[in-house]
Amino acid sequence: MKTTALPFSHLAQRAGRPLAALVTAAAMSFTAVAAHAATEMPPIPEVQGDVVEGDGNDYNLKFNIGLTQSSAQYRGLEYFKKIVEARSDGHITVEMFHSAQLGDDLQSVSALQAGTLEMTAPSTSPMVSMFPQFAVFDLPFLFPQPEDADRVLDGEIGQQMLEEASSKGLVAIGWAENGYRQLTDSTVAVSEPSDLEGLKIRTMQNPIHLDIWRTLGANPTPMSFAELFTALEQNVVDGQENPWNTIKSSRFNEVQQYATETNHVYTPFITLVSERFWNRLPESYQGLLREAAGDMGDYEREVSRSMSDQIKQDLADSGMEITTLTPEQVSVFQETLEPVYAQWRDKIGGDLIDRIRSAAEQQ
Ligand code: KDG
Repeated sequence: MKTTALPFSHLAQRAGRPLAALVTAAAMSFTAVAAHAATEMPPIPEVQGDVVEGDGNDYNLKFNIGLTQSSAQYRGLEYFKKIVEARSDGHITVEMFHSAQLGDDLQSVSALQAGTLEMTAPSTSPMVSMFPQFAVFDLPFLFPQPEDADRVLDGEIGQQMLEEASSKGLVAIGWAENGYRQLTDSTVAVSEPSDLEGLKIRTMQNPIHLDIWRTLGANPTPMSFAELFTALEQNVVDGQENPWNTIKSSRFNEVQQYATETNHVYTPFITLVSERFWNRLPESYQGLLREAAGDMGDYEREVSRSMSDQIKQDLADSGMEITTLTPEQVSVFQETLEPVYAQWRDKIGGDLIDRIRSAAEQQ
């Protein structure tokens, strides 16, 4: 039977993807773009606090992040810039860089240590090789509610961790929210671990995340966030996991058909300053950066939490098939991942895990 060559079929052949897939991708990206515009972010708050006296010198501060300009993280950074420039009466200028323009999380941390970059706010997960205590945050289902994470991060344990992380050429001055992580993939709607069999899942460069997805039956591969979109687009990996805000702001819905609301790990961002830059600042400006980092973290939490449900709806409107797990289905994931706690208890320190769990539970 002679087939009539469909228009554009040569494009499909060149792209090496069947015409149908190309049309679906085009449809997905059209609706994705439409969905992208939808959700309003809470307005950037007014600056709280007085102008801080400095030493009369001017300082330029480059702040680099890995997420895009439409992320909650960047919105928080815009507030940080507003506070620091206003309360230093313009003596400190903040240059904002997004989408890993000046390097991914680990490259940015190295640049702080070298003094070629002043600030960044990576996830704690890729930094576990430098600060093993951060691994506790990668344990699955550690914080049932976001407020539990706030209680720990804003409390004694969080403060102690900032002090411990103020070493190796870094000064840690605050916490912010990456958030609860959700699974996305291009192959199958996942509602139980057995659906993950053989799926290639990208994880952060973190040994616990590798153990989590191996234990669930998937085939995990560690990769920098900066390479993720291309790896998904070229089917190097089948899936990934990130908070709703990141899934949308990084347009993963354009290259992923399915999402499952797993909430399997809560990831914090930690706000870091180059120790070389920090030591050049007068104490008053060091105090100002600490206060601004606190305000940025609180606002960023508000932004990411207030948008989460609407973003889920936008992604569904953009054509993603979203699976919301029943409590019974969530328990299956939790039970399946219990061995990860046993595996990592001694390496992380049972005492720290118990202290965090009890601190998280205190109302
Ligand atoms: O710089 C961006 C990363 O901090 C953040 O997105 C990490 O969640 C992360 C991931 O999946 O790499």
